[in-house]
Amino acid sequence: MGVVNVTPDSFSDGGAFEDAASAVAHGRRLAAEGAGILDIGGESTRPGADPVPVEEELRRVIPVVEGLAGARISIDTMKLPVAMAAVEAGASYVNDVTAFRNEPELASFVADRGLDCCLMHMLGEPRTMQVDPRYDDVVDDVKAFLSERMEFAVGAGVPEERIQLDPGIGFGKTLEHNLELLRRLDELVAIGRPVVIGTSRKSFLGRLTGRENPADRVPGTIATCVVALDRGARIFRVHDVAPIHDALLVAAATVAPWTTRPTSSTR
Ligand code: HH2
Repeated sequence: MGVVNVTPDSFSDGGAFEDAASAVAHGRRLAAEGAGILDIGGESTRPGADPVPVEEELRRVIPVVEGLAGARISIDTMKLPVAMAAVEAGASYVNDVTAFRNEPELASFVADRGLDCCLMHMLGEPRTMQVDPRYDDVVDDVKAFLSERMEFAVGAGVPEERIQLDPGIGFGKTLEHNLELLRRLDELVAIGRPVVIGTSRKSFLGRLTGRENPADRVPGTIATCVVALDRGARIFRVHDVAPIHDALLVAAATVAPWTTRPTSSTR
């Protein structure tokens, strides 16, 4: 899953693809590099971010969804009107970082339109989530939350096969919480739905490596994706598709060979 942020303020690439033409070109590049899904977002969820009004989010994302028609498109939004307009423009997947808590009606919309969705764990909300996050046991708590949100979605009519689950790395989590979730990801995979993992360029990688610039955190991202693959994750939400696609192909050939085919060059 390649990230296409159409925002002025995303934590790692804010402002880089703010106009529709450069965002569309970026999305095409990520698809050519191997992304099977393009995740288009118009509202930053970085710690401390302010909410974006519906009209502004629509203005940012809809031309990009239209421009990328033909690709498999995910809309990264917590707002029903944005999801509705994006689906009208060609999106078929809803990535809601609030797991239908912000707008519960989003679940019925996903059900009615036969869409796929990702339900993510977040403690609190972006403005305050990194202020002293606490859990009894982070993996047990996230697992209980995701199971409950899945029940809610199924209750609203979303077939289980349409649901993917995400522990929400960095969303109300300390460095230790993030590492524990990665280490014990198999316990979330045991819920029985495909697990999405989003570690790409995040600040906990900077804490571990000393890399201040998010763009320098690609090797750290690769390490986490390979570990997550080994623990059973199947969808990797990343900014840097080319290097991570290669790393995952090689890792998958080792730990999950049924998912890969060798390329023609065998040197
Ligand atoms: N992380 C971000 C945004 N959306 N969605 C899912 N399912 N999982 C994630 O881990 C996730 C997500 C944050 O990354 P980014 O979009 O690059 O930054 P920002 O929120 O600042 O735009």
